[in-house]
Amino acid sequence: MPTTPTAPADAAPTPVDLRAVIFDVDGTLADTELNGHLPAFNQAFAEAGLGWHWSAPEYLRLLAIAGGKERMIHYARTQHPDVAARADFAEFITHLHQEKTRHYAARAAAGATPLRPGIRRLLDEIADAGLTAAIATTTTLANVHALLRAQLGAGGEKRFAVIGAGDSVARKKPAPDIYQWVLAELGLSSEACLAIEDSAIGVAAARAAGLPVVVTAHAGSIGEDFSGARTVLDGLGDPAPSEGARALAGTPPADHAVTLADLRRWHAESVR
Ligand code: XBP
Ligand code: MG
Repeated sequence: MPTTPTAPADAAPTPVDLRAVIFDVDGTLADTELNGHLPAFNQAFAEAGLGWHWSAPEYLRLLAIAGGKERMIHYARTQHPDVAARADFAEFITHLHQEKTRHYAARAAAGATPLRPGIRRLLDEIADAGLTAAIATTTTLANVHALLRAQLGAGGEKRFAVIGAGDSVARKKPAPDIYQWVLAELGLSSEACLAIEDSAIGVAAARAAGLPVVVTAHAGSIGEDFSGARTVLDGLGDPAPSEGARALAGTPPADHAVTLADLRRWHAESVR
């Protein structure tokens, strides 16, 4: 019986071999929204004497708007037009966001936003296999640095070959800009990469950039429209302590927790 020829181990990667995994940050690398961003927003609002306070359900609704500045502008315009009418509104929001970012970074540095199960292990598997890890996020670059330093140590950022964040592009998710920026920096085609996302607007951005996408949903995003994703999981899972990864749509991982082999398989299924 003819056997399928397997490429010798040192064979050059083919155009569709998986070369890089591009991670979203908020909700994917770590549960940062309710543990980090929301309390930071509310602290900045209180210090500014605004009388604004976002509850968790309200904040989860506001996440449909990508970007902290954009979210506050939307909230002011729809809920507090008197504030939106201020002559210095743009500077006011910029300053409020800088204060919010300072509070977020302090919370991240204090360990309030741990990595989701399986992230550390998967980063090791990606590095051991000689593949590349990168980041494509809407959040501010300073927040990414604070999170990675707190959770991965001083050289944490170096685990990612490219970090695309916040205002490095004109349009935020669901526009594809941040993913296109990261692909250009990596010098790779979308077919050679796989994105990992947690939200509908994140999946839309990655798909618009032509990327195959795997979703790791969480309590705040389960039920969103993940059309176009290869598979939707409730997390990556970890062998120890035993935390399985359940498929909510699409194909499950081969075993208990998601491995690089699973990512390669979902990528291959997406690009063939
Ligand atoms: C999610 C976002 C971010 C954060 C707030 O980013 O929409 O705006 O909620 O961060 P991701 P900033 O793409 O990683 O899911 O206040 O820094 O914008
Ligand atoms: Mg996200």
